[in-house]
Amino acid sequence: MSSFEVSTVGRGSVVKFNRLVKLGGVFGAVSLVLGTALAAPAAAADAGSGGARHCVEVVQKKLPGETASRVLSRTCADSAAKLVRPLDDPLIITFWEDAGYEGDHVEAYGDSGPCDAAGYGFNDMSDILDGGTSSYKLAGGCTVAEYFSDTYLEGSFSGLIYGDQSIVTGGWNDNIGSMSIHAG
Ligand SMILES: [Ca+2]
Repeated sequence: MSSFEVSTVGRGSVVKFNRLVKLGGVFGAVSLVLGTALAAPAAAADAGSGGARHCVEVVQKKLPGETASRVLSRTCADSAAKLVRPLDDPLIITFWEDAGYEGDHVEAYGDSGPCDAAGYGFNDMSDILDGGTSSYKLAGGCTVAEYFSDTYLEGSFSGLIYGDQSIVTGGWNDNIGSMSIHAG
């Protein structure tokens, strides 16, 4: 399941714990248990990876009249080696948080097959990487990208950007609002 659902469950648990603390009035004992329970998973997630996040997204091709692809699934791990990748869907693009294909990364796979002239779209790049996209590699028949300053492929437009980008230039570094990729 997606990390979003996992984190929602986590928040729900914290709320319940807080209510228990208020109802029970045993602040010391319950807080101690709660503190231990919350600290353990955080330490495990950071171990050996520097806390980096790596994710796999499976996306649908843009439907007629839609600006962006629907995200069918998103799973994340604290290291690239732990990621589970789809067997049947082609890789279409890999985004990195840092220049030079470094740092946290997200691999996007196309549920609808390789890129064609319509291609795939990402309607809110802030959902892709917290630190903003600074480099990317195209794959799966996708050869050209278009950046937009706003979400849903609106705002100012980059023009056609061909090929992999080891650093996103032209003022777009960490600053792409939404993005379309397709066959050139
Ligand atoms: Ca960045």
